[in-house]
Amino acid sequence: MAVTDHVDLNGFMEGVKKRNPHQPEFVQAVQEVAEDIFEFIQDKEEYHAQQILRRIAEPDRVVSFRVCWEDDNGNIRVQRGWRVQNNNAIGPYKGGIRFHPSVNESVLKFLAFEQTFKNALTGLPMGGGKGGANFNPKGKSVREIMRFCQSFMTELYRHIGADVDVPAGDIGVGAREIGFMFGQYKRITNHFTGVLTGKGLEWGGSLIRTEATGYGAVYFLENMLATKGEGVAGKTAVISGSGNVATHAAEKIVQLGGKVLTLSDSGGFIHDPDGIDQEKIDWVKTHKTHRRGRIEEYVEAFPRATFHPGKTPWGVPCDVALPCATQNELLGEDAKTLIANGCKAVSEGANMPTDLDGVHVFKHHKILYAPGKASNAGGVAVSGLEMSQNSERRSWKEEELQQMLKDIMKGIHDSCIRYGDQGDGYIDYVKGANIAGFKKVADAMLAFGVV
Ligand code: NDP
Ligand code: 2IT
Repeated sequence: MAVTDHVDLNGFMEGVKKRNPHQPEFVQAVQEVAEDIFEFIQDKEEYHAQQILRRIAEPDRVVSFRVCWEDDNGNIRVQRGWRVQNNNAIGPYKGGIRFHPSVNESVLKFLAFEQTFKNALTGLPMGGGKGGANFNPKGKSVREIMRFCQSFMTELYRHIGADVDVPAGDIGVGAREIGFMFGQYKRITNHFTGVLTGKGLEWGGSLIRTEATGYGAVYFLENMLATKGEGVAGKTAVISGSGNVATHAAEKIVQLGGKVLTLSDSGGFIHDPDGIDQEKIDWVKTHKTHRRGRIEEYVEAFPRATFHPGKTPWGVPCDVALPCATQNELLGEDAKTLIANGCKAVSEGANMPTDLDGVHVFKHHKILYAPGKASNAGGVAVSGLEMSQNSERRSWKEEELQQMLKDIMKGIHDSCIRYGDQGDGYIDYVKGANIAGFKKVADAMLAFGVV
């Protein structure tokens, strides 16, 4: 085959920026992947000739729609909803739904792009998608949330299906919201299918789905530490966030004998020098998830702790760090501070919590650093297992699922080593995850020809 002309990394990124103006999060996610993929495909002409990365970085489709709902005072409210179906080369689109005022097309495109690689890494047959709305659940009554979810699904239902696209939860969307959306899907279509994951146990949900993302991020951390002959026991951990992922990551750290020093929310972080044990984690779960409270109230319940308004927790000295709140919450300077304070390992529970400068700092210092697409894949992996159980019309036992989650996280770690081992004792997990995820999707795309 004749060698075709192809652009270099800079030329490629110029094109991405030009085609996606005002979408900084999406451009950032593509850049982080492209930095490794260009090196990998240097001598692989077919990936160039078939424009594979260019095609993965162009969503199959972006559906945008109006979501009208009536608040408790009778006012008509109008929100914007989306579903980004990025790539279904290896299975139906799969990925969460986010309800947060910061949601826009750029954020959802970055998340759907990341999800494509993450889902490939799990080894399960799932493509990448993501959806959401710029709806703020904070301060809303349960009835308002229900009406919003129903209205959102009244449009979304026509774009999804158990073999088409299977949404789940993300920021602002937990079991309650999945229930309202599943109820509306069933009401409209009359189909009881595995069209959503993260369902309640009585109506097709899977055991350990709730815990899976946070637990999985700690299993990945354990795998990384094991390469240095170390474990979580006795280590201090700094965690951001106080939602589903953060509280379950904290729980697993405590179960494995580590000490959790911090949690946070959008108002700031709390530092508890005594350690946030299981009883305190349970308090946070009830307070944040069920009462929709603020993390600053932790210091009233546990007065030896301090609250630091408007700040992220990365200045607190620790052995390991788990960013579990949101994108770009850990910047280059924070990465330097963590390393200066002796942090040995970072396992991302959130999606793209570290900005590009931070990623480069971690890589430069060769610390154990796992990008979210590898370390937070436990959630979507158990979603994939929920889909299998729904297809079989069975529920698997907790022990089986716990073991499968551990095995999948170990499998992802092995894939990262396969493509990220630099031969000098350093494993570049970003590179390993990007290449392993890319290769699987790319090879499937090659089989389909130009579509
Ligand atoms: P939750 O809604 O349960 O919790 C989100 C947490 O992050 C809250 O503490 C919230 O604080 C905080 N947060 C959200 N936005 C911001 C912000 N802009 N600045 C500071 N803090 C913020 O969400 P999850 O725990 O499910 O999700 C957390 C992260 O993990 C996200 O990046 C998500 O994409 C990722 N993830 C989630 C998975 C899942 O299974 N749920 C799977 C894989 C990744 P506040 O209450 O103040 O808003
Ligand atoms: O970012 C993620 O992987 C999720 N929010 C979970 C997606 C899923 O389909 O379970």
